[in-house]
Amino acid sequence: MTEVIDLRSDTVTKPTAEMRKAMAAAEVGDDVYGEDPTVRKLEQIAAEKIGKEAALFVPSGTMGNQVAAMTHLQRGEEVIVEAESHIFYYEVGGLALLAGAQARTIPGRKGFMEPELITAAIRPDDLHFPRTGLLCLENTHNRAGGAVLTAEQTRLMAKAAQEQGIPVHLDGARIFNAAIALGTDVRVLTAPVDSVMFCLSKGLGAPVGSILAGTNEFIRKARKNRKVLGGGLRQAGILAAAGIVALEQMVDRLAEDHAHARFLAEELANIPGLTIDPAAFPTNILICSVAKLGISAARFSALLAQHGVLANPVSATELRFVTHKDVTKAQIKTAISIVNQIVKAINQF
Ligand code: TLP
Repeated sequence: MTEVIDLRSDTVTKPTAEMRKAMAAAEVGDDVYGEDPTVRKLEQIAAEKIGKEAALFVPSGTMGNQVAAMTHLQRGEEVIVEAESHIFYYEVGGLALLAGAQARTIPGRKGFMEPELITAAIRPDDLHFPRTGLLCLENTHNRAGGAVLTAEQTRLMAKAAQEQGIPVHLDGARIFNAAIALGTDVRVLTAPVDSVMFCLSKGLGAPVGSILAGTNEFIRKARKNRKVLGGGLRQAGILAAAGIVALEQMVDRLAEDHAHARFLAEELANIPGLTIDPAAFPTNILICSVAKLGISAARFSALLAQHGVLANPVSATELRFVTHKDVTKAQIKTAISIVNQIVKAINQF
């Protein structure tokens, strides 16, 4: 059987042996009653690590973002989002469906929205206009190829909203990747925002779960919104136990995923017919164009899959490769030689 090298996403990572041990041994209780000691412990550790007063364990990043939107926004308000952001692009229209909000997209460059554009998008008080109720940021930025926002960029964007009394939510699904890439404490990156969501799954390797963090008051309201979405879990300590291991043991090793991504990008850049600028991808997500080969990204992805390499198309001509703890350097080398083989075959026609 061909070995499968799964570069579709860091969401495919499996729990470590340590996680499974911690899950099996976890002390549990009914978390809807606030009685699960392991969930409580995770929420405390997470709040401390991310630099906010309180934290809430949620089943997924999507739920974390949507609970944040529901908690910050009133129905009929407008939320400013970057045009390619996950919360707008990949969350099934949840902003409209769940928060009852209208999304106002503004363009970004690698996830950074010019503060003047944010200011200009904020609605003045007028009978005709919705009220602007929230600004959302994303770090690292998924569709921008794992692009990193610095603390200063975050501060500048947040300030544009906050100086007009508008709160700021950060989709920090991969915020620890950003912190590792910048060599900074993650709290520096989250300090400017009012709420932040980050994932324990993805690069950190937990099987399930994300964290939403903010003030005590915000999290108290968010807990109720999590409940209405069906996210009030019972003996969730089984899952939270893996999250604790993720936070305590899996953050620093993200550097290895970044090094693997860099290596992969440099090798792909040497293959004629592929277009990728290795310097543009500082973390674990790469975007590579196959346009020059005259083949669609979907077709290229299907050819790769026939050889056991999985990578998702993200546009008509671009593929995304994501490195993570469950792909080794040797597997990356194998993936590169398979890509080479496929490109050579296409170039022969
Ligand atoms: N991203 C997934 C897909 O949904 C595209 C992936 O494979 O990258 N924010 C960001 C920035 C994300 O990248 C994701 C997941 C989420 C939120 C949602 O997290 P989950 O999958 O836990 O709901």
